[in-house]
This record gives sequence, C-alpha cells and structure tokens, in this order.
Amino acid sequence: MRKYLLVGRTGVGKSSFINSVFGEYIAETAKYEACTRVIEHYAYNSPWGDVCLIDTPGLAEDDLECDNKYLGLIQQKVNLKQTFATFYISRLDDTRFRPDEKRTLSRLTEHLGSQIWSRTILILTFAASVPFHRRDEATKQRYEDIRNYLRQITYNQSYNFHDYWLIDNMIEDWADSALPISTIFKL
Ligand SMILES: Nc1nc2c(ncn2[C@@H]2O[C@H](COP(=O)(O)OP(=O)(O)O)[C@@H](O)[C@H]2O)c(=O)[nH]1
Ligand SMILES: [Mg+2]
Repeated sequence: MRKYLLVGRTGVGKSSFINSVFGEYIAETAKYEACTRVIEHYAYNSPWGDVCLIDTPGLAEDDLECDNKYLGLIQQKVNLKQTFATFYISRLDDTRFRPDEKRTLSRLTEHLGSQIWSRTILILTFAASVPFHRRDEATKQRYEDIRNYLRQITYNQSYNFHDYWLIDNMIEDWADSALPISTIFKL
C-alpha cells in the first residue's frame, strides 16, 4: 500500500482534501481553528491500487512549542522510510508567499529531513477562489517560491516537484478540464 504524507500549514485544506478523495466527510475540518491534533491514517481504494493518506496537524498555527509537539507526533507515528510521496498543500489564493508558510517549510525540513521533499506533489487548494486569468501565473509563482525557498534552506539541493495539482475542495466543477481527484494516485 502506498502511503502519502500530507503536510502544510494549518487551514490550507489538508483534511478537506482527504474528504474530497473519499467523497465523504471522514476527516474533521474547521473554519476558524485548527482541528487536526493527531496523526490519522486513512486507507483508500483508488483505481490505481490501495493508498493510505496520512493527515497531520497543520504547522504555524500557534507558537513554536506547538509546532514542536506536532512535529514530534509525526516523527513518532509515521515511518518516513515507508512513505511513497509527500503531498505538500498550499493555498493558491494566498496573495503572497507568507512567513508562516516559510516557517512551516523550514520546520518540516529541520525535523523530518530534506528527504521528505525528494518525491513531492504540490497541491494548490482554493483554486476556484483565484480568477481564471490569474491561475497560471499564481501557480507558477507559488511553485517557484516554494522550490526556491527549499533550495535556500537545504544548501542548494535542487527540488523539482514530481507534479502539481490545482484543486478546490469545496466547489465541484470549478474548471472545465478538472480531472477526477483519484487521478492524483496515478504516479
Ligand atoms: N473554498 C474552499 N475552501 C476550502 C478548500 N479547502 C478547505 N477549505 C475550507 O478551509 C477550512 C480549513 O480546511 P481544513 O481541511 O480543516 O484545513 P487543514 O487545517 O489543512 O486540515 C475549512 O473551513 C474548509 O471548508 C478549498 O479548496 N476551497
Ligand atoms: Mg486538518
């Protein structure tokens, strides 16, 4: 079974992404405060075989102590050597590359090791909140911001995301060409 580690700062739609994949509400989501405080494994039977999605608490929610606690939980509960790929989740509608996103990237790298980025799929949520004519540019910008930042904090190791996906967890049919979400596992 292929295991995918979901990471990203709080509120970007990690748990909602799991619900989109399953087509039902199984991972708790929250509008105003973070609600994923534990590591949860969700097994899913995709058209490309069984996969397991590992939901994690979002970082940069509170203080560093809170981040440390969450990172410790990931280290304790997830066998990183067994994960097939990392889904890094970011909001496409953020208008800039935010300091708390940078902090999330550096804390993840520092605690889990840069190997978590060796096979990463970038998932950009809230895609429907960005007007159609700005989506390509916003995607390119975020992709490069994250990649350049990772390069900077890992002494120039080079990261090319394996793939990137634009999704919207709330609005179905947000794009004419939207593929079924399970296609994401066709890696
Ligand atoms: N419009 C829109 N809202 C979303 C999307 N993904 C998540 N949300 C909302 O954003 C909030 C936080 O989502 P959640 O999945 O709990 O984020 P997490 O902290 O990363 O697990 C919830 O109110 C979701 O309904 C999306 O793609 N589009
Ligand atoms: Mg969550």
